[in-house]
Amino acid sequence: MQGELRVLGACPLDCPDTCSWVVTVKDGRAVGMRGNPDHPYTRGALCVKVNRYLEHAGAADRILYPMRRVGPKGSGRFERISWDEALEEISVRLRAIVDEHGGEAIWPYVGTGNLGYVQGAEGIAGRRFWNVLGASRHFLNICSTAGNVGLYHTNGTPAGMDPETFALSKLILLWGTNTLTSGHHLWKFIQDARAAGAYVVAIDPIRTRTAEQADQHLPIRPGTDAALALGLLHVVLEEGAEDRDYIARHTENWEEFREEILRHTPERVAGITGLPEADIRALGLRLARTRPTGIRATMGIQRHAGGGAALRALSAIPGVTGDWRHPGGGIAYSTSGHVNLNVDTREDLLAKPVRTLVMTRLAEGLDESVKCLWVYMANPMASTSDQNRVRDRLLREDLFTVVMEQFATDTVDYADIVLPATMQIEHMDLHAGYGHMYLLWNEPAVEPPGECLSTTQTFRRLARHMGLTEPSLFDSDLELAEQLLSSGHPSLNGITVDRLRKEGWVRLNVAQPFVPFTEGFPTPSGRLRFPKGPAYVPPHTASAPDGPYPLTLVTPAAHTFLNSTFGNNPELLRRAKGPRVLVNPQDALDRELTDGQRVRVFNATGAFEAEVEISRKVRPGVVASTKGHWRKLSPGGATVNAVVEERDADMGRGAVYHDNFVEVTPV
Ligand SMILES: Nc1nc2c(c(=O)[nH]1)N[C@H]1C(S)=C(S)[C@@H](COP(=O)(O)OP(=O)(O)OC[C@H]3O[C@@H](n4cnc5c(=O)[nH]c(N)nc54)[C@H](O)[C@@H]3O)O[C@H]1N2
Ligand SMILES: Nc1nc2c(c(=O)[nH]1)N[C@H]1C(S)=C(S)[C@@H](COP(=O)(O)OP(=O)(O)OC[C@H]3O[C@@H](n4cnc5c(=O)[nH]c(N)nc54)[C@H](O)[C@@H]3O)O[C@H]1N2
Ligand code: SF4
Ligand SMILES: [Mo]
Repeated sequence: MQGELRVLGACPLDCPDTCSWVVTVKDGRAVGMRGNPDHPYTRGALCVKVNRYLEHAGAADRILYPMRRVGPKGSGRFERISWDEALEEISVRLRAIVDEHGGEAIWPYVGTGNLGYVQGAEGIAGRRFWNVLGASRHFLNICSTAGNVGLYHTNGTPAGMDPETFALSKLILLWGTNTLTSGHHLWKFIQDARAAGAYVVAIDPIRTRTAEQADQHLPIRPGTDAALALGLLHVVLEEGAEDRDYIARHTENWEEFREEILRHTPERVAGITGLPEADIRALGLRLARTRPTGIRATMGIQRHAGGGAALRALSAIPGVTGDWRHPGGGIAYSTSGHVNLNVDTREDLLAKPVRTLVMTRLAEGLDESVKCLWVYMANPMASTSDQNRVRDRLLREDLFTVVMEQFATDTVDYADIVLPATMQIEHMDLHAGYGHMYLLWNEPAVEPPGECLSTTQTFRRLARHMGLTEPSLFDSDLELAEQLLSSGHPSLNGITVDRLRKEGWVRLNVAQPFVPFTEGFPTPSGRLRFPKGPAYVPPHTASAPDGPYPLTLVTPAAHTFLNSTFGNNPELLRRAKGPRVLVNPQDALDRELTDGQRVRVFNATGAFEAEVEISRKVRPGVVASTKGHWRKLSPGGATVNAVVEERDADMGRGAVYHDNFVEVTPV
């Protein structure tokens, strides 16, 4: 490659914005990367994290070669080996495991480090290979499943508003979402709405940077959002502002749900949510009088025992107000459900049905029946609940652990074999956003460094080395992309690989502005289903406030990391200022804590250390510490997930990262 060229790509990270980027390549080296100014959602900007992507890709601690463990498990000591040696050792071990214990003894543990449809989690890259071996299935439920199921109950799909239509909303509820940190491109559309007179309310137990910028912040008690939804609707009914025509024509179960709303007076809801009754009434009045109202909720709000019920209740609101009639009305959680790519993992290759292992139950699931853990696009030692128990399981001598990685993460330390993985500028992929309505193409910009291989190349080589003959295991990346686009769904009409490669991104074939559900809901009756039974399911932390661990810990997204990705980037690590825990002045006083002090945050499950920040940003009784730090880079060698219990939410077996009791004490 001579001279300078511009290569279009897409951000692969687990973020709703899936940005379009432009890489400048000079003499075969990537010398610049910026947000694509032509992309309607990216609008020329990346983010504080990905602005450092090229620096990260060229970092001295990139893993460049296959490695074999030489020290004891967990020591992180490895020797370099060749790809042939690695493939040979893996082949022998996998064959022996399949022969002796059956394919289900293999757990292919896929994370969200890459959301590509070819290389990453969205297409479950590698699954065809696992199906040939008969490996266990992996339920990727760590992020969004409780909310997905809650929304499904109401609307028949987790999909909802096109986030671009928030520009047309007159009332915007940022409900359990930290827009300016976890998907900031939406903010431009919110600013457009504001310029046209919209009012913006943030509902969050923490006064986040998003809450700071909103017109109003309601510091709700964690896990009580469904109750707030009912209280707001109570005021809507008092005002007679329900859309009776919409309810009659497009919904079901209204009479039962109406009774449930009437049981939730603002006074009662104030007691549950910890919000002043007057604030609930005032927001209820606004909701009653403002069309269209757009609700933005993302995944944070559902990391609770009642997380599914929360989304089920929130999504009932536009059914009562009739907001789905209008562009800018409704609820937006994820747009994934609007993406109708043909993900073909070839389930027919499985010789017999296999069990499913659950991602959020790694410690529990890693029992004697699992003989091989194969981790890719994931860093469970940092990201998954009950960290200490996960570590104990990873220390098992009879567990063969393979990790495909870019960096020597906490999880890599426990591997038997490490395989070097490409980064996004080095491989080809097809992406869709979960916070917008576009498909994006990622063209490789540079050659991989060292001996890094993409996910698909790794599995193709391994299949060949093992002598597997199933032809679909050897499909090229371009063939895989063509298969993905072949679903025949009208939203993909006219979208081809050639066009994507030429244009870089294409909007799905849907109207602009896109208003979903105008033709009815994807439920059996075609109607929105109001919740049956109790609409509010209390959080775990509503249960025993006077126990030995009286504080509720919330562990949200860090501004400078993407989950644990970038947790080793020196500059981003410096900006994060180490693990910190926000404590309300009242709670600090009760414990005689001083600002900046090193504290231990603990419960019966485990403990981590952090620097205390005494702040009114958290309500009394709530403490907060962000996710994403690495164990081995943290004081005390543990992170927030040492105190997060392995416990399920009410729906979809979702995780409960924001619903744990702790106590805080000086170190
Ligand atoms: N910078 C950055 N961006 C990210 C990520 C990251 O790690 N860093 N992670 C990415 C991923 S994987 C995801 S899934 C998304 C998640 O993005 P978000 O949905 O924004 O996830 P969180 O930060 O967990 O939670 C959002 C907000 O919800 C609040 N919250 C917690 N519990 C409750 C509750 O019970 N009720 C209400 N009303 N609010 C509550 C938290 O205080 C937090 O401010 O972001 C993605 N973007
Ligand atoms: N306490 C707490 N914990 C949480 C959360 C929370 O809110 N609070 N949120 C949860 C959520 S929403 C999520 S989605 C999970 C995410 O948890 P994980 O899925 O474990 O994601 P990451 O921690 O980002 O780790 C991803 C790893 O994949 C690697 N990677 C990236 N691209 C590739 C690739 O193409 N190939 C290979 N082989 N590797 C690649 C990166 O280097 C990185 O180490 O964390 C969860 N953990
Ligand atoms: S992490 Fe999100 S905001 Fe940052 S570049 Fe990627 S998609 Fe864009
Ligand atoms: Mo996530």
